[in-house]
Amino acid sequence: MKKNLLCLLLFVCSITFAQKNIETQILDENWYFSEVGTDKWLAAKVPGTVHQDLLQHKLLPNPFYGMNEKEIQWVEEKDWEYKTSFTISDEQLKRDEAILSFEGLDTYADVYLNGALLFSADNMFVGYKVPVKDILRPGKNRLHIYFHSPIKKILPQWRSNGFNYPAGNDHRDERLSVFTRKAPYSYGWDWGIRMVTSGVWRPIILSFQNVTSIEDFYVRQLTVSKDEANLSIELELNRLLAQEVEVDVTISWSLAGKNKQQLRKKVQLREEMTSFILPLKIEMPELWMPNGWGDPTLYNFSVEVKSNGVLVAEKQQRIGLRSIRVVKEEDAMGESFYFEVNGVPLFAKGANYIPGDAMLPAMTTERYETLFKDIKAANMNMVRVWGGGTYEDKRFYDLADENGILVWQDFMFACTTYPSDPAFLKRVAEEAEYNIRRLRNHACLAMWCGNNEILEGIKYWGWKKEFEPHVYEGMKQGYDQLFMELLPNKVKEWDAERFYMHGSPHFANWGRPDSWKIADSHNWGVWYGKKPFESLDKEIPRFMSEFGFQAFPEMKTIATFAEPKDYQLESEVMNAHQKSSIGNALIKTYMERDYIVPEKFEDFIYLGLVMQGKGMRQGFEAHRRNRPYCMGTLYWQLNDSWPVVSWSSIDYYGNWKALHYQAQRAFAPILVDAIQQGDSLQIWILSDKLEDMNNMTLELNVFDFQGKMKSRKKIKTSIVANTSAKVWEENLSSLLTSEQMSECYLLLTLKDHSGKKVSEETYFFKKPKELNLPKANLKWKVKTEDGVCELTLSSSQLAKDVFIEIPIQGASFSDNFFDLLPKKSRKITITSPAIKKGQVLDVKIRHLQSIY
Ligand code: BMA
Repeated sequence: MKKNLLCLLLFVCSITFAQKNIETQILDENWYFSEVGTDKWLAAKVPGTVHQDLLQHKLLPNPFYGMNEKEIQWVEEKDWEYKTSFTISDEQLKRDEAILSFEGLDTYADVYLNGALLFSADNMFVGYKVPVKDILRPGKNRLHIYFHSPIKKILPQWRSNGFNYPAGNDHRDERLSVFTRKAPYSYGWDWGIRMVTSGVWRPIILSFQNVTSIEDFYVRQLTVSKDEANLSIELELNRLLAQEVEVDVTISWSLAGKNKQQLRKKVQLREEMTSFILPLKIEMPELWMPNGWGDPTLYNFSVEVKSNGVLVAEKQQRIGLRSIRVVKEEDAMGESFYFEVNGVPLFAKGANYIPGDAMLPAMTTERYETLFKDIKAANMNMVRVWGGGTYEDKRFYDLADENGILVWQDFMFACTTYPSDPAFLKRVAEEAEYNIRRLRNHACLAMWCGNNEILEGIKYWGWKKEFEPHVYEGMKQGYDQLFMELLPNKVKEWDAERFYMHGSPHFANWGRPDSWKIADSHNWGVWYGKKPFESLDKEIPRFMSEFGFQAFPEMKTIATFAEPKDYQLESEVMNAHQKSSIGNALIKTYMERDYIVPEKFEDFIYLGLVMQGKGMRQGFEAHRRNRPYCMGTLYWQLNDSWPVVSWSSIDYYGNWKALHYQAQRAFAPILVDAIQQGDSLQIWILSDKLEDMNNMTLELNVFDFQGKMKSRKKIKTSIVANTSAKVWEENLSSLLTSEQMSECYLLLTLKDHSGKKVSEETYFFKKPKELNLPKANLKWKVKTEDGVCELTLSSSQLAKDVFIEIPIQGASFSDNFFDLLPKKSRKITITSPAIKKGQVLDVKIRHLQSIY
């Protein structure tokens, strides 16, 4: 028996050796952490943060609950230690090299291995790689990391600086965040809890290798068209032996494992680091297409390095072949800004993404997957990774590649000026190089942007008055050094084919009418400017990269941080979960304009969600209607990092707010869209399809709220691919009388040549508070199976803005926040692993009239 086992082991080992000469080990076990000075060691989870570990041991209260944010602030003032031990065999130590990779340390960390100081980290956004063969020992090895408090570390620097940076989102009197290369949002934001974390936030990997390791495998796309892709394969090999050596390099590429093709080359590794380039042409490539335009095809590229016939190193990349051009050119109307993908102008539809959690390592693969399911389901084709968070995880970009979602990538600078001393610039240079090289293979990566709203701040946020002239001048010079020189030079050096823009909005002529004519804009007239939602119809930018309106999350999310006694707009707990300077009262102000403001808190929450969705949709439609003048709409903001009142369309627990459903509808590939202009009504068809559509039928049916038809029209129409066009305009009186306007709705139905419905929308002629909504007697039936609940709803009268609530976090609804038309039943499917067969679900349904 023993002998057999031994044979088996030998066999397994020989297989791994013959096929793989590389062995990797993730160091994620046996970790302990301790507050420096206490020498009390407790089990820790790596990757993780000290906050997560303290929570695990119940040494912190739930930071998201009530006013607990205050109770957790002490953590940032402390130093923390992490340690682990692991075992190494004699065999492993016979390899040519052992490399220890730290993919992310947050942030000021001294790293010791067996008593040797390996390095001191000072930037959360870079990884560190260290050869450690000479330090490792057979048997037990000890890894020890000392995290300095990012507060204590920086206070002396802050004191010597002489002024407080204008980092208004940093929720501490001494604004320290700007000095540290660490996710800015963790110091607080206007939707964010302050949680200044420390810890090993990305994995630590130990690998044993022979002969050489592949440092970089870059598939550079020089030109790509449907006829051919001209690529350059750029490799960097690290020699692990003392002497020169010759290796065989094989590059392979294939589509879904089929038609594998190869390129081979013998390479002499003379230097410690050897770089070389192999040109490669692929005829008639299958192109990667953004969501809505086709499949996001990914090729499998791999590189294998052999030494004397033995595989010593290998790496894979999934590469989408496509061309992306950002067209930012002066034109008769100002300056354009749009993305041309595979030679075709793309109307960008999407949102701004903030970090998915206040504790970054809490983002699981499953949560990333759900996020991208939600992005895709809302018919988006772009997300902006905004500059106050992090350069995202590999899983994020992989999912964007797989789902055809373009990524607008900011560098991590937002809403304040930053230092520009040599030590700081050096860190930024390393960070830029590291992240550009890490991300440049991704098909999804559409552009780099230097920062968020810093130039706007310098020009318009009153800093000129606030700071002494030499400080203010220094800020402007620092801006140029960082965003006009350092970062664009790094992009040129490492990712020359990708577009770089120094900041967003590009031309910060905020508040002046001509700013809309130039490149991308952030429009905060709605919300900060208190302008009505209708202003979005008029203030049309060339590309809207931010605009937003807040809503509370739904009640079941509020219930995770508040008690019924806190259910008041301005209670302490509600205000602790509202970080915007103008806060909850503004939601009410807007509500008074268009709705009858309900008394009950729960109804107010519901109505706020409806209002956010409808208001934002006004913008989406206006932007799409105005193409090609306007070529994109990215709203603020997609998600939340904790349960909070914010501009998001998806709450922290994954519940879609009404806004997400409205984005889904407004971003549909084909949308029929109505707008009143004075006394007339215009009907538009908005198409992002790449094919023309002819012989279409548009039906305009006016019904009263009881479902009785009042008038009807039918027209033949067609639409040219990838355009928006007005297809009908008539005086409103041709459809209904002015008295009927508060009692009727228009049902717009667009059918293709075969009679198939391609778009159906309801349109109301009056503000919600001016509609005479009937008392709808809504009925519903519920059927539950494991994982699914089917709800059938019907009403003899119109029920507007129907919201179905169930007490299960993150359940996904086939639709919600919709108008239930009179005498038309609807089936809604709700899915969640938490739903069980036969379960009696507590279903609550609200609609607009039900809260009057
Ligand atoms: C935008 C963003 C964020 C902020 C949001 C809401 O401009 O860039 O800084 O959270 O405004 O105020």
